[in-house]
Amino acid sequence: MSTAVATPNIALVKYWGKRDEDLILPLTGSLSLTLDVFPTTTTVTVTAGADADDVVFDGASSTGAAAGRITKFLDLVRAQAGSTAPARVQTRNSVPTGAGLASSASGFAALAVAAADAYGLDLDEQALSRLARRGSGSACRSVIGGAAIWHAGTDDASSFAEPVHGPALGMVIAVVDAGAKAVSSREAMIRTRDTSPYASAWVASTTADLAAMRDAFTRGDVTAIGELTESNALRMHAAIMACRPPIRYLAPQSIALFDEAARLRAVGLEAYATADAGPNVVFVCRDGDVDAVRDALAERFEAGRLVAAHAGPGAHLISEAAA
Ligand code: 2P0
Repeated sequence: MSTAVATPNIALVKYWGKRDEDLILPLTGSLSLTLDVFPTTTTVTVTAGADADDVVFDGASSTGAAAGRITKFLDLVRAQAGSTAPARVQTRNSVPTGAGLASSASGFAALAVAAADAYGLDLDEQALSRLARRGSGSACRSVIGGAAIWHAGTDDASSFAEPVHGPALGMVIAVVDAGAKAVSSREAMIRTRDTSPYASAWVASTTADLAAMRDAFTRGDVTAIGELTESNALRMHAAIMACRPPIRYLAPQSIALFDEAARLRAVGLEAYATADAGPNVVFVCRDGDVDAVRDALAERFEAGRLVAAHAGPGAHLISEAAA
């Protein structure tokens, strides 16, 4: 029995599109911050005598598509470990599932670390990141603590995340809607690639953004990091909105929150907005400014829906007593 904890990451340069659906190789690299909130805790127990995998989400047995995705992932682990034994997977999620708050990132990062240990694989961080990527692309970044860069790579072996050094950043999450999204990231990425006239522009501009972001991290330039973050997110949403049929993840309140970031900057508090495949908006700022940003946002947005976050650890095993 092995238990692991992982938390979501929020990308400053986004991953949006695959060049290989099976291996989950991305069209571009991306760069993110793993947070210290919304942990997923996953226990994997190898059940040698059982007929099949048993997947339990928040105490309820699951047989749907989500459970099928976990069995497919366990098959990869079993192939590496030379095992055919089923497993019981018990997951507790504190992220609103499917709401664009990166539940698949924390979910597959925790599963990769717990399953590798349960099946006796001795994998280093890079190998765990590659493994987590096979479950969900962004999960490869939640294996890494703090800021992480996911290299697009040229093949399975070279597409993994690793730490990237830079200034201490924090985030404030504004939960606009914690419900599940209408179109999954996976489906929307394909539709963007196939129908958005801006798909190739997205790839070219994100490749340039990633290079500029790495430079900004090296310089410790929070202003450049923030400006690139906000612009990269808006470009992703522009490409998504241009799909046919269209997909729009941002709600009116999300747009208003992007305006809030500009309002804070106008009064000298540096915060920059980003949003993933959902209506929630995340503000990026200096780590020391997190409380000030949350308090300033609370003047116009329900305080109970604001979550202050800092850099968190990568996915890691915990003792059964702590689970
Ligand atoms: C990101 N997102 O970089 C981007 C920004 C959402 C918007 O990675 O198909 O759940 O499992 O590889 O990782 C969400 O996509 O997609 C995502 P799959 P994933 O964080």
